[in-house]
Amino acid sequence: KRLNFDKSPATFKPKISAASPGEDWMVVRPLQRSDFDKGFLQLLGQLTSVGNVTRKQFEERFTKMKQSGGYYVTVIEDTRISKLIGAATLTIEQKFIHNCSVRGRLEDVVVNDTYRGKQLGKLIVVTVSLLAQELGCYKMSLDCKDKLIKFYETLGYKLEPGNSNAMNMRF
Ligand code: 16G
Repeated sequence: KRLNFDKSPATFKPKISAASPGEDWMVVRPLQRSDFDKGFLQLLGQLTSVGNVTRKQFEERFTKMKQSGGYYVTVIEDTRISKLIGAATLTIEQKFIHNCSVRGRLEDVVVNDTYRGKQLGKLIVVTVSLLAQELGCYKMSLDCKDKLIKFYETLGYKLEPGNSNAMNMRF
């Protein structure tokens, strides 16, 4: 299903935020090149197939994303053990429509399953969604499994009647 985010910060105030994530050992920040050594790819492996990505491949992809712009890979680190425990990516699509606006997509949201119950999913999704709004996106969209619809709805995403079907062509 596809959901869109349309809460404004004025009406939507999460108790936790990137600036004060709730625990002093937690940091929310952009992905860094050195995060290869902090378990970033292992974390993504909890979402889907990652494959055998080497350090060189990771660094080249990191550089490409930086150079092309429009990729905001955001992570949560447990600084006590120097490991990443959550991640979400905002990608920005350039548009002609809506006065040459931009559209945000929420991608690759994952939280280490041993950190359940700390609202880290909420923390990372809200952070990235507000970033999309700050960057001028006219909407932010995501695709998710049916069982996650309720979770995203609590964070301000909506199924749009007649307009909420995700379709894929797999290669
Ligand atoms: C989910 C993710 C999507 C990710 C995909 C990977 C969110 C909101 N959605 O749909 O971003 O790329 O899973 O699954 O995180 P796949 O390997 O089957 O494409």
